Amino acid sequence: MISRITSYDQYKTAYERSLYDADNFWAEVAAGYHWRKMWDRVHSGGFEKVDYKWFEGARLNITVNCLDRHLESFADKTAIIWEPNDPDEAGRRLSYRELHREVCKFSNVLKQLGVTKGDTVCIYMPMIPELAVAMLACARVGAIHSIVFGGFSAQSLSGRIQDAECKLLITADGFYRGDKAVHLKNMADEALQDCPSIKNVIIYRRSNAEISIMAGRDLFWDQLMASASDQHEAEIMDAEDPLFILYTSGSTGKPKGVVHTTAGYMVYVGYTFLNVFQYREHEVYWCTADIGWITGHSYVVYGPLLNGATTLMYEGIPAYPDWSRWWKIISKYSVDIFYTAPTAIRSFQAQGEEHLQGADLSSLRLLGSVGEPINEEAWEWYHRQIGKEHCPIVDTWWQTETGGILITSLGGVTPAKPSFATLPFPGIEPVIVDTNGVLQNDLVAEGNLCIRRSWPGQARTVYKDHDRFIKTYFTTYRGMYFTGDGCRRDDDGFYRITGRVDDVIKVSGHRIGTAEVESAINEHPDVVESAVVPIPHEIKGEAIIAFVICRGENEATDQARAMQQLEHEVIQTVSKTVGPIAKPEKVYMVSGLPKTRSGKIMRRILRKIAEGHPDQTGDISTLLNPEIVDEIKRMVAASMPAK
Ligand code: 7RM
Repeated sequence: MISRITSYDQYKTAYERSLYDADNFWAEVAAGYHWRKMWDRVHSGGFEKVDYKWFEGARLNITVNCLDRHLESFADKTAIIWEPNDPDEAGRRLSYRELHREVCKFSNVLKQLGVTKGDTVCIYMPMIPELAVAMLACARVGAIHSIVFGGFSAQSLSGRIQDAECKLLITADGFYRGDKAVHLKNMADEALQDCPSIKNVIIYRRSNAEISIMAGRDLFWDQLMASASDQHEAEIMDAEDPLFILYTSGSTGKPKGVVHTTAGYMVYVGYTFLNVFQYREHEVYWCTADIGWITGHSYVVYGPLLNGATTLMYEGIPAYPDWSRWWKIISKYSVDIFYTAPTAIRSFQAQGEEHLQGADLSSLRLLGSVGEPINEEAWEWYHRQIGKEHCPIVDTWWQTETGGILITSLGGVTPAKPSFATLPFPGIEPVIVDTNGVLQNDLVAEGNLCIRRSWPGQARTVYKDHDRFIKTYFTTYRGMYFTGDGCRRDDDGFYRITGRVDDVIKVSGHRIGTAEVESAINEHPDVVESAVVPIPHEIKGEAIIAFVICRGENEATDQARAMQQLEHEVIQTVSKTVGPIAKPEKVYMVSGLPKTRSGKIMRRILRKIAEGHPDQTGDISTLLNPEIVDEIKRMVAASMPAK
């Protein structure tokens, strides 16, 4: 059994001990799991050489901990509750026994197709139980899964498959998101045109849409499963063997393939799940994130299953068929713990309270928030309307790279405060630095958030590019992991995360890099150069604004229409290249972009103007082209609604 912290005092003791007696602290936590062989060393290495390791020498399989281990005591307990997109379609429940059986069978399918330890497998699927089965089966045979969110474009999928040199793609024919059909297999086919590493494609029939099949390459899930044995002995892995790759956007270049390894990730994610949500044996837990993001990996699948919890997966969107859907799901399954993103909370808030009428939310015990800063109004609304003022809220701050939650309250156990993530989880040593890397040691402080020591769930590298890993996270401030976030610490010592200080944008909680969007825009044949900045958005948290320089003059008579057409095309290009989630909210056609004498685009200036603060651009006299700033200011002002 994994251990639980049940009082504020206990948290304080655990936290202290996690720092001064770290190895013993983590050894005790780790003892709650199943190991084939125990570790030789709890922790070694560090941030100087970026060579940290956890539980070195240990041997295990994470799926034995997620599944086999629970069969003795509660094989018939529901592991996964699945709610389909269409409310009239029957849902599904998989017990631990059934999930174990499906995973064993699919592991044999993988084995039969020649997938072995260390191979990379891409998964591009809707939110259906088979997605969890596929990822767990990969982990069971020792293959590294790389899950690509179903909302990413064919081109994004292709880039990720190529980078990880995946051998197999697991996908579905298609599915419905609300009333919109998503043609996954068509997108996969398009992506696979330049993915020579892919030997086979496994297709799960979900929508029964007509799809094209490449003989010899494409295989059907149901046919493969029909003849597969349900007996499978898990491959025993080394503690530091990679478990998965997950691509995430940064400030520059293409998305990075962040690598998480087996033992440390398991120990950390299982332990945080239990303690942050204070999970109790018979509770139903629902995290609304898609498994294609880290929140889904850690807190839809691995964290809950490691604790023998019942985890709910919903295939659809919040407003389908209408805004009452989520509340109906909570009533239908008597959900106890509900974990979602501020952007969703604000959308519901904007709808008025009608959708809540008649919803029975009395089963709820605890609420969680993740993905972006939660503003006070949204926190209060969540607390009052959903939590009926009695459910604690955990505001959980973490990242793809951190594997699990780092700064949070423990639900109902440690204090909460609206818009504050509050205190570090045991083992986490946050520090605040100024832009020169000087530690801000006063209790009340503001600056950039770094973490001073490694924790078990930390990402180990960028797939096949350790130098990029070091450069991105460990060179800005020596000896520290730089999170990319800004933060404040108040007189209670509580942390409030204020948002990214780099060129990463969180649109509706989805992480998008400016560089990615810009390079997509630049693919349009009429575009010469572009710059993308975030602006605050009432619902989405942040929205993307693009400034674009286009080739040639348009017909003077019809310039406005030509511009509109071009704006539309630019937005479509982004949608096609990255995915619909990265679409700019607004595109400004400009004749130049503010640049320094060395040619660097001054996004900071564009951001101020786009945010509606043209008077805050600072000194622009040293720019290469200061005159462009006025042009841009006029253009943005003209398009803004009068105050
Ligand atoms: C889990 C996830 C990471 C970035 C991170 C922050 C922002 C996440 C919170 C938050 C304020 C929170 N992973 N972020 N959680 N900001 N409060 N509770 O979102 O890799 O996709 O994004 O998300 O900026 O750096 S992620």
